Amino acid sequence: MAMFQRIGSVLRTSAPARITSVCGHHCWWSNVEMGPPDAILGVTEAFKRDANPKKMNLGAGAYRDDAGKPYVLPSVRKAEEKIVGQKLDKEYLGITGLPAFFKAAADLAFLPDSDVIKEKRNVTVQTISGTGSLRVGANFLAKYLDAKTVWLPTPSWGNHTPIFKHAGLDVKAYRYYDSGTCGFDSAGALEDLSKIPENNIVLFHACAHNPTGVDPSFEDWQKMAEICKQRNLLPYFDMAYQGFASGDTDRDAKAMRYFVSEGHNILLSQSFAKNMGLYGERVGAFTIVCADEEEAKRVESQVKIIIRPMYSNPPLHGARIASTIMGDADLRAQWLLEVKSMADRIISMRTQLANNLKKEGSTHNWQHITDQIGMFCFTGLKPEQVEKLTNDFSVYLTKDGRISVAGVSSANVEYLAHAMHQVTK
Ligand code: PGU
Repeated sequence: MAMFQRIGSVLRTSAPARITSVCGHHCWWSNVEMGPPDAILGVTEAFKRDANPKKMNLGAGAYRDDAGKPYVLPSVRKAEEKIVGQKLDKEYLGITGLPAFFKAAADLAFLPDSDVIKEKRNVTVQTISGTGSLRVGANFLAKYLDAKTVWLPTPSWGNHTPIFKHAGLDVKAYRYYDSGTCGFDSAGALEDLSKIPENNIVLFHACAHNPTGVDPSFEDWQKMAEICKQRNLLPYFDMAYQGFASGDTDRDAKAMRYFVSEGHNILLSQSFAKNMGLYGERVGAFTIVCADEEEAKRVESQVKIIIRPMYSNPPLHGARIASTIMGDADLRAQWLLEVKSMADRIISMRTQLANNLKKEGSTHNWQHITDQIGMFCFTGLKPEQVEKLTNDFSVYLTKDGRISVAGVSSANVEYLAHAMHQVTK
């Protein structure tokens, strides 16, 4: 019989059994359960395992050219050549990152002659892409805001909930998407927002809402800004697709800038993954708009204290690329044309997909494919149809029926339409 002894309040066997694997190694983690694959990145993993030459990866939002290949923007290539030619050192950046980069990122978001920039009311720091930016924001909110609840649109990007929860915040939901109309649930959203307790945080997708591709109209944005004012809510904008929705970085920032012009001291997370195609370089920025320069200085000192134990300081190379592009008039103009061409190719793929579904003989209403904007199309396919699409046609997408239109090309759009028709007829 095993001998037991109390150590503190824990009951332990006096000689704990040493658990070993079949090959004799100590099993420290026998209590660790197998976790599920990631809802989005797990799709790429499954795609890679498939041997079907016709396979399509429409899971993660990553732009492909019309030959279906990853696309490095020519402006990025040119910036890289310039950087390599300068033979720069590889010293650590400061905690807040590369100044030329985070200044250019703030200017891109707010415009250089905006009140926020002129009055130096923004704290903007370089972050590890959009995800890292959201995480810095979440940790700052958890530490400094009394209300610990973030309200997300339903649905939202799958990583929003864990990012905020891991930082210790509560996550709740407001209505956003109307599956009946495949559009924005204006009445539902406005009603829910007007009931949120004061001082809570509300997350908005600045443009090209992920996963639905449905954005509120400007009138709806105005109403939401007004409700946030009445209810004293703190708006947090996630802007992962500036330029990607319409092809115009100013147009895509319009809603966010409107909130700021209405006096909202917002939080902002920016990503350069999509609009510069810098996915793996992890280039992003986090901003807190403050009441004045003095508040901004205090807030910045605390943002640094949050970042330092997380990753010390951000990586150099991607920030150099982005700041070289934004800081050179010719490269910047070229980049903006390239953003527009990516947005246009996606828009043309939407039209071709809808046309091909018609050609296949589908009688469903696919209007939403062309109405929605940005990288994604929220198809309305049911989970069992998604499963069939993957199992029978090797078309990979997330279970909620979202397809990354950026992964569709002239060569495979007919195949996709055929497969979608087969699983929906
Ligand atoms: N915010 C939103 C709304 C996003 O869609 C994404 C990326 C991010 C932030 C973060 O992107 P970063 O790469 O960290 O800058 N969403 C894509 C990419 C894959 C993923 O889930 O990370 C997607 O497919 O939803």
